[in-house]
Amino acid sequence: MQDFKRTKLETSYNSQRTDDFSIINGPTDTIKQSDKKFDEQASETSEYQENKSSSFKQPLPIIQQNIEKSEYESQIVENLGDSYPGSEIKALIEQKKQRDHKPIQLNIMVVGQSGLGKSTFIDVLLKKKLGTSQIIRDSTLQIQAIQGSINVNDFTLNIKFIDTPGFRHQYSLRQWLKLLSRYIKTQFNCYQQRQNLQYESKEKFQQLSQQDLDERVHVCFYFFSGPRIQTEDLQALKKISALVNVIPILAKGDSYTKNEIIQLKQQFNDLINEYHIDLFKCQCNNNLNEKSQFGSTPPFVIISSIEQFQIGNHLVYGRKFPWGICDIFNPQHSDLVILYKSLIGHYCLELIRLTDFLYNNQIQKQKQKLKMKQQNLNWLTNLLSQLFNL
Ligand SMILES: Nc1nc2c(ncn2[C@@H]2O[C@H](COP(=O)(O)OP(=O)(O)OP(=O)(O)O)[C@@H](O)[C@H]2O)c(=O)[nH]1
Ligand SMILES: [Mg+2]
Repeated sequence: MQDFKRTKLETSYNSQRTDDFSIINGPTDTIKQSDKKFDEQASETSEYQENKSSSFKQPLPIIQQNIEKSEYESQIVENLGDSYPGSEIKALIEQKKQRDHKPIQLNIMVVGQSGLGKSTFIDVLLKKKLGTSQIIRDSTLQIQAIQGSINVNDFTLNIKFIDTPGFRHQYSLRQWLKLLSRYIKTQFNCYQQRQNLQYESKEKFQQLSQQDLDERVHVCFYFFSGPRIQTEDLQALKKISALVNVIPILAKGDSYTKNEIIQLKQQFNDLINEYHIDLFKCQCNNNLNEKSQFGSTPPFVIISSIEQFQIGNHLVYGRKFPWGICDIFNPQHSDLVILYKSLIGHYCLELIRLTDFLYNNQIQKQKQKLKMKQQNLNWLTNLLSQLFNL
């Protein structure tokens, strides 16, 4: 209270002292006491009154006391009148933790020709990795989403699989691409609407900004097959990769020899470069110590199955052949584990980050389109009104 009555000059004097005292690195209480004592002594002398302005330029009588660390800390605790750190800091730390532990939402879409094992791929991952009960489906007729989640301590990863019908049987490539683009754009629009809605009022912002909902497609697994890379696949990849992140999958890996797989992967990558198809760059500074047995990744060679077989003491998901059983989670047999580990451990956040870019791109394009439409409409209105006046 005493400090508030000080004159401007005294305040600057005080602040000078505070600066100097910071050198002491001692307890605040000691500083205050010495400060007060100094003030009392000084105010008794007339020079102090007369030479206030010059006195703060003088070296200050710093009272240095050696205080044991524990004694110093206990004084602080006493002064705060609370435990240390205070309950308010604990509450802040807790809030920060909660924000940092916001669930991550990853939306994965699987696309490609009909019958390549897209739904089976989702089923097995849901069952094996996300503990969701298996969903048995026939050929997929419409787009459907299935949600699973991984919870470890305070951390939650929500994975939404978006299963789509394949092209060839029910849909021509053109119809199919239209269906997919419409879905992806609708998800962007839903996201945009909520983004806009949250800025309508403070209340909505508080409500919505914390939910961290995200329905955008973060990655699209494009399933293709051999024995050659088909033009339809290249056309589809070109179109889809302009809208979302794409990771290519060589499906039904059990249908090829190791050499065929290596050649197919090579052929695929050559064509992707030739046609400037912009797929997701699957780089990872990989400490998983796992490398594909089948040449470069991407594309990842995948075998899917929901059937389980006994191998020794283990039950494995696999496919049975007269010459043996392939274990789909064995890196010697397929890239499924490498894909899954890289996806979660390395690509996940980058995919979400890149989705922001693709989303903004799309929104800008839509705005531009709308502007052009409006300009054309204005031009037509002007023309009609001129004709009418004539
Ligand atoms: N050999 C082999 N067969 C597979 C594999 N994955 C799935 N299949 C089989 O292929 C058939 C079609 O599988 P689905 O998962 O329904 O294929 P899909 O791509 O979802 O098909 P649509 O929904 O029609 O587009 C089923 O009989 C599966 O058991 C695989 O990796 N290897
Ligand atoms: Mg399906």
